[in-house]
Amino acid sequence: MSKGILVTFEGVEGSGKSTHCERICAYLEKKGFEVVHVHEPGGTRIGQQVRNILLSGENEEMVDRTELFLFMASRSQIVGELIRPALNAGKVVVCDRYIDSTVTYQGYGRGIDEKFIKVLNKFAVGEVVPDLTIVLDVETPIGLKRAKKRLSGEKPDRIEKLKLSFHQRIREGYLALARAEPGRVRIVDVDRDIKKTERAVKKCVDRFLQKRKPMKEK
Ligand code: Z5A
Repeated sequence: MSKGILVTFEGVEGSGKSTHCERICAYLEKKGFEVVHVHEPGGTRIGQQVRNILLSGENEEMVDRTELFLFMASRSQIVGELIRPALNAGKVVVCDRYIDSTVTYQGYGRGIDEKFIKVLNKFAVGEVVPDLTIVLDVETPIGLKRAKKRLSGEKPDRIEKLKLSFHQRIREGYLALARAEPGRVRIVDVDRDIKKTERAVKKCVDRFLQKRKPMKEK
């Protein structure tokens, strides 16, 4: 049984996951927790190579099932190499995207059977499921606009290039997940004011920590 806590951040492109993962890590460290911040796909040497294959604009011919297995490959590596050991050592792991990204992108987005994705997720991560998942919810066009702005001149990757309707299905997928698992999946509305979103994320994490029994601190 793991002694740590796994918190995952999810949302459409440009919803602010990277920004708010960083801020919540700093907040938790200040509170005395040992925190490990990782992101998917990638996060390990092998995972980074898989990420490059997955996102490269040169790999347009990739079929949906190949994409699905590559995300799973990157995931099982990061779980085995980083996440499980950190949880076993009693740390808080904050992960930018995890199992729910595959349900939304490859399930709601690409149309692959959700039940099959969940079976593969279980195979890839075993017992390492999130204790808390924060979905940063923003209207899809706003998120995409922010992501585009951040790219400033860089070419969009293979998945960023997909049509607005694809990204809209992802948002619907996250909202459906939150309805299905309200105990684990919490929606935080992304406000135009970053500070306001930050406060809402902290409140969500604090509530979770209060309900949970005390864990090892630094
Ligand atoms: N993918 C998949 O298909 N299946 C899977 O199983 C997994 C992933 C794990 C990974 O891309 C791609 O892989 C992703 C899903 C797919 N593709 N898409 N689309 P990635 O890792 O390169 O990027 P990302 O995960 O999509 O995130 P991102 O584009 O880096 O965005 P973000 O992290 O959510 O946002 P951000 O960089 O923190 O913020 C964006 C900008 O908005 C930035 O300038 C901020 O200052 C600004 N911002 C943030 N918060 C606010 C608020 N509250 N107000 C205003 N502005 C804000």
